Amino acid sequence: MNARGIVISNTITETAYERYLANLLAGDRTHCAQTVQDLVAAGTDLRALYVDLFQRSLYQVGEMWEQQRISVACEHLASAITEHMMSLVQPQAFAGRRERSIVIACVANEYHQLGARMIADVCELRGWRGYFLGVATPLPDLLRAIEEHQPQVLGLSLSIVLNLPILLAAIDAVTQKYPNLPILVGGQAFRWGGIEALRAYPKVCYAASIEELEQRLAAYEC
Ligand code: B12
Repeated sequence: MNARGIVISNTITETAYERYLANLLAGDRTHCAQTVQDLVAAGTDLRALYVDLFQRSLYQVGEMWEQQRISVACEHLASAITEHMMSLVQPQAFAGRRERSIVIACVANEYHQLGARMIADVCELRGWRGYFLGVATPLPDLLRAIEEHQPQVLGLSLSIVLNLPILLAAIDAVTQKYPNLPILVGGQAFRWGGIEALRAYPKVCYAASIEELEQRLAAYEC
């Protein structure tokens, strides 16, 4: 149960998922919103919405796009609708108190921001202030944001495996300036390798999922 006594469900039925996906592919924002609102009203946990509805459907969109079964326009529309859906459920995420802070960014040349935004929202849910910088943050601006917000943790997102050298350069620069700042790294680029490269950095941790992120945050909270 949540603080308002609403039963929290972690299950999104296949029927709800299939209905949502069909509307997403049709570009039907209104009916996507209807499914999301029904699930929120049924007490569905934000993490389940993010992973089992939004992430799952976007991965499906990605596969269809790769196989040229849908157009780039259809994928862009699905991304835009998902961003809108995330804004619809956001008040749930921002209701909690915030004691610690995390800066979350996509490194330069990285234009996939939905996963990183989800991470920022989950941090908010846990009582952290999540400073989400959005896509493609140039390194000097990332360093400036750390200086300005003085976070307890930095989160970096990587979706494109070819951007790994950019991520490593960012980690080098941040580690040099802030040797004690823990850095959490995630994103689907690591499905194609690259985790070994992170082992050289004692302050860097890779988290593969929202569950692993929360385990890491719990450790930082101690
Ligand atoms: C939407 C999309 C885009 C949009 C992004 C729009 C936006 N507003 O974000 C746009 C059009 C910009 C785009 C562009 C490109 N894309 Co694209 N895109 C996608 C798509 C369909 C969905 C991405 C998404 O939002 N997924 C849902 C989120 C929630 O999942 P996620 O990112 O994995 O995040 C989760 C975890 O990874 C983790 N996580 C993420 N970040 C972090 C950070 C931290 C700190 C932690 C702890 C955890 C964490 O937590 C999240 C929640 O569980 C994917 C398909 C897919 N499989 O995802 C392709 C995909 C990522 N794209 C791909 C490609 C190839 C491209 C382009 C190169 C295409 C092109 N030829 O131009 C460009 C590259 C642009 C660039 N330089 O970044 C490939 C990547 C393949 C690879 N080997 O690297 C994919 C996998 C598609 C495919 N099947 O081939 N894309």
